[in-house]
Amino acid sequence: MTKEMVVSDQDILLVVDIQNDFCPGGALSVPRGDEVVPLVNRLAERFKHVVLTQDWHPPGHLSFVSSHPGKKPYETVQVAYGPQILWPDHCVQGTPGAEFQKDLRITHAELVLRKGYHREIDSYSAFYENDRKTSTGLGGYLRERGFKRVFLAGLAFDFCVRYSAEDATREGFDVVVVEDACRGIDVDGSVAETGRTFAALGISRASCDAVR
Ligand code: VGL
Ligand code: ZN
Repeated sequence: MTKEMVVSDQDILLVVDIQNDFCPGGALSVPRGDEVVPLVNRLAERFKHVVLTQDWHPPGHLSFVSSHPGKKPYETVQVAYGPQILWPDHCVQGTPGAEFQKDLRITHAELVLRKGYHREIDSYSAFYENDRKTSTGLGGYLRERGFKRVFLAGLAFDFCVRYSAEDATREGFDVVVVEDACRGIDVDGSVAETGRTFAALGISRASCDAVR
């Protein structure tokens, strides 16, 4: 059992990419991804401040397998900024797959942060794109508003949740990942690697029940 974490006004809940394409039946479905929806809805009620992220790619995005003829989904290729996993085409701007899962209900969310809109750069993290240089502005936004601690939940545990949590730590926030409100994809051991990185960076892990 993790110890209880009492939510304050200086805490923000970052709800990552709970979109149709990451749920069963979607283009890049995360196994049992839809199961997090009721948990995240309940979790969000305990936070005064919530930010949602939305993966939001233009057609022909560099991370799409369709942009790399002859390659297969989940293969890694070298791009200008280093290795990039090729994903089934997903979360295309304005398509049903990019919409939030229909049962997600967090009406008091204060910001919807879209990411991955540069055709030539993928963005797992809500803070920095995959070139690790291009900022989304989220760090500045959260600092300017006086937040000290970032809680994370959503999809996928081992990609967008992971990289957002790591960057939040580097940006100076205390970070808590609400693990039972996440689901992972697991490409080549990425879930285990995520656990190791969280431990190394001092990222806390909690269950929904422990957050009050
Ligand atoms: C994600 C792969 C590609 C995620 C987004 O939300 O974890 N993963 N785009
Ligand atoms: Zn994506």
